Order: sequence, then C-alpha cells, then structure tokens
Amino acid sequence: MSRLVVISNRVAVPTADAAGNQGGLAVALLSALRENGGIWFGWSGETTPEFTGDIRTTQGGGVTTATIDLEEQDIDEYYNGYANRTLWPLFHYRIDLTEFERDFEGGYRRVNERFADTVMPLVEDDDLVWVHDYHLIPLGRELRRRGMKNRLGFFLHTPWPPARLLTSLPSHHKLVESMFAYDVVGFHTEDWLDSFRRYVVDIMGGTIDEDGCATVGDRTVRTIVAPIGIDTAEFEAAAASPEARFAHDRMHMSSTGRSLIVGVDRLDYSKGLRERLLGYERFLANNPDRRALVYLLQIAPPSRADVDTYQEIRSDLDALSGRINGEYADIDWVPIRYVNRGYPRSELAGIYRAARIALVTPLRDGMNLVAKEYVAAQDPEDPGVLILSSFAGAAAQLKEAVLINPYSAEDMADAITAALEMPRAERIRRWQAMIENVRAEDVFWWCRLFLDALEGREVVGDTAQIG
Ligand code: ADQ
Repeated sequence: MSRLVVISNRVAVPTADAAGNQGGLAVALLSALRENGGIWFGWSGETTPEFTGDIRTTQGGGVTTATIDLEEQDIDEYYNGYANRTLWPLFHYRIDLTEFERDFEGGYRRVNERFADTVMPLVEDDDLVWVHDYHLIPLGRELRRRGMKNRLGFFLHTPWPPARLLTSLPSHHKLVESMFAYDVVGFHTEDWLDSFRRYVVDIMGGTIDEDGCATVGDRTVRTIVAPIGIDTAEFEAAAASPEARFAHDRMHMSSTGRSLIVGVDRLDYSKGLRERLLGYERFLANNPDRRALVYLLQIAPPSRADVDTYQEIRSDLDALSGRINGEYADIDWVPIRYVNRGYPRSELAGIYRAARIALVTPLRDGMNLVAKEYVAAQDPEDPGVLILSSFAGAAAQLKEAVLINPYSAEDMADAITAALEMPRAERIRRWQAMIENVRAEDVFWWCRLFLDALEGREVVGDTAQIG
C-alpha cells in the first residue's frame, strides 16, 4: 500500500480527544494517514522573522505531522491576502468583496514555492500526494517542476465559480492551467465540477471525455465529484453522550415551552448570517402570535479577524441582532441569543438535538457540514426540521430538507412557519431520507472515493459519483 502525504494550509495535530473535538475532515484524514502511513504537511500557524524552511515534525497516534513557519509578509500576502481576500470571496461569488492586488499574487506564488521546496525531500517515490484547498492550487505545478513523478491529487473545499466570474481574476488562465499538474481534481458537487469543465471547454478550448478527463493540449486531468461527509457514527454517538444530554437539558430548561431554532456557522459573509437574521425578523413581523413561542440561537465564532470584511460583518451582525432584540424582546423573552464562541462537539450535538429547526442558509457554500451534523444529531422518534439553502453543496444530497433561497426573507419566514407546523410523520420521513445519505456517504466514504480515484482504481457502487 502506498504511503499518503496530505498537504494543506494548516495541519490538524492528532489528539486522543475523548470529547471528539476534532472536525470530521481531520478525523478522516488522520485515520487514512494511520492506515496508510505517511505525513501531514502544512503551515504551523507561527511566524518567523526570516523564512528558513526548517521543518518541525511530531509523531503521535500513528501519524507524522510536519510543519513550517512563515514570514509575516507571507501571512499578509498569501493567507490574509490572495487566499482570503481574493480567492475566497471570488469563489463564493462575491466579486464586490474581491481584492485584486499584485502583491497578494506574488505572496501566493512564493508560499506555494516554499511549500514545494520544503515538502519535496519528505516525499518518497510511491507516495500518494493529496493537496487540499484554494490556498495551494499551484502547489502541484511547483512539485512537478521540481521533478515529482508521484500520483498527485487536489481537492477543492469551496465552490468553483462560473467562468464569467473567474475570468475577472487577472491571472485566471495561469491558475486553472496549474490544475493540470494533478492527476485527479475533486469537487463537492456536479455544479462546481460543471463550472470547472465549462471553463476548460469554453475558455481554454479543451475537451472532456466520458471518464471525466479534461484535456488541454497534451495535458490531462481526471475530474471527479466527491461530496465530503462527516464522521456520522461519531456524531450520532456524541448526540447521545452525557455532555450532549446536559447541553440539551440546559437549552430546554432555559426556554420551557419554546421552540429552539439554531444556526451554527463560522462568522463569514458566505454563510448568509445577515440575510438569516433578516429572514427571522420577517417571520417575527409576520407572526405576532408565534413570536414568544420560538427563539433563535445563533452560534458564530469569529474567524479571519485580520481581514477587514470579517471585522465589518461582525459589527454589522452585532448591530442587527441588537436592533431586532431591541424591537421585539419582552421582559421574559429575547428573540435572538447571539453567541460568538466555539463549543465542544458533544455539546454542539446536544444543542442540535434540542433544536426544532436548524437554519443552514449560506449564500454559497462548497458543502456545509453543519447541515449534516444537525441531521446526525436528531432524535429518530422526534426529529427536527433542516431548513437548507439551495446554494449549499449539501443541498445536492439532502434533498428532503426544506430548501430555500437564502436571499429571500419571505422564503425564509415561510419556511420557518412550515417547519413549526410540520407534522411528526413528515419530519420523520424527511429525516430518514437524509440520515440514510449522511450515514452512507460519510467522511470515510469520501476519503476512500478520492483516494481510489487517485490510485486509478475503478470506483463501483451506486453511491460513487465519479463522473
Ligand atoms: P467551513 O466553511 O468552515 O468549511 P462547514 O462545512 O460548515 O464550513 O464546517 C464548519 C465546521 O466547524 C463544522 O464541523 C461545525 O460543527 C464547526 N463549528 C462551527 N461553529 C462552531 C462552534 N461555535 N463550535 C464548535 N464547532 C463549530 C469549508 C467549506 C465548506 C465545506 C468544508 C469541508 O467552506 O463548504 O463543507 O470546508 O469541506
């Protein structure tokens, strides 16, 4: 069996975490690394005055991690710059927030070269190399330039934007060309894959064959759909844990007789938090008799605080939740509990289970794992209702959710009303269809699907979506 080398911006350090605080992606990749042996390589999260390329390795739980420090300027231009001010907004269709700075692009190229230089000596001849996400798109090309012959895969965790948007990036051609250095490139959904293929055909004059191989000139890359899942078994167990029950009871005691509506998101403009609050406000305005029977718990831990747009969205939401609470609260009820902190996963599972409704309403999302976690945490006898944006990748799999247009406050208000009125039999029917998918297409399934494609093995079975 080939060893696996995972390369991503940040590295998850293996922990013997009884509370299960590691996300599904980390759990799946760590378990693949444990199974195959290998290394997880990335940025340490630390800065250094001058880049040295020194590699810090740790070993634990059968996994080796290797990390490097980057310079302050690297972080400004590569991470806070090109990755999070240019590619992230553009890939989430927010051209209005996209910043086009040459320095950012230079930093992005430099850090990808630094990654290539430092990881190259760690890779052995038969290793499978799996690169993750928009931070490292050109890494494959840099590795090939340095003579790497290994099987090289790339997975994008965000959407892939339509060609009309992508072409606004001054160096779009170079970026897409660099993806042809990989053997396999994976996306969460058919939609993102289609956008990529259309770019290849329409802008690059390439072709796509029936195996999903994209060819431009003499270069070919296999393109696949591989929707990421969660560690469903672990999450279902977490939802039944004492910590989850404690969180569940805490929610109930603090709100007797009221239905909890929950939202859990990183504080990011792509998650549609502003539109969600406005949709909930519309529900309150349209349903005076129902007001005091519900409340919204919005959990939104801050992220990327060094980027201005993230500071702006934070103050915007502070103001908006304050205004709605000011307008509608009573002496014994506030409509929105707005919380800016993280929770252990088992507590989160208890909160999901206590919630009659989950509002998962991103304006654009590669997949969205919260939607799947909510489904996994439900009580099979009395499940809640998932209200899901049709613009989240998860909507392609969770078709029995109440799908909405997150830009429409009316749509959201109507969906909340419908969810509150939904009979138990219908809630169970919808939930059963969803949990079947969340169980079958979990994060381990996703990992195998991608690695099988990377190894060139045929993928069989009706859930496989190699296209
Ligand atoms: P994210 O944009 O981070 O991921 P998401 O898929 O929803 O979005 O994952 C967030 C994770 O963070 C979930 O596991 C959630 O439980 C956890 N989380 C959020 N708030 C939390 C809190 N307050 N406390 C504890 N945990 C919290 C990117 C892409 C997504 C894609 C994933 C995986 O943007 O579209 O689904 O990668 O590919």
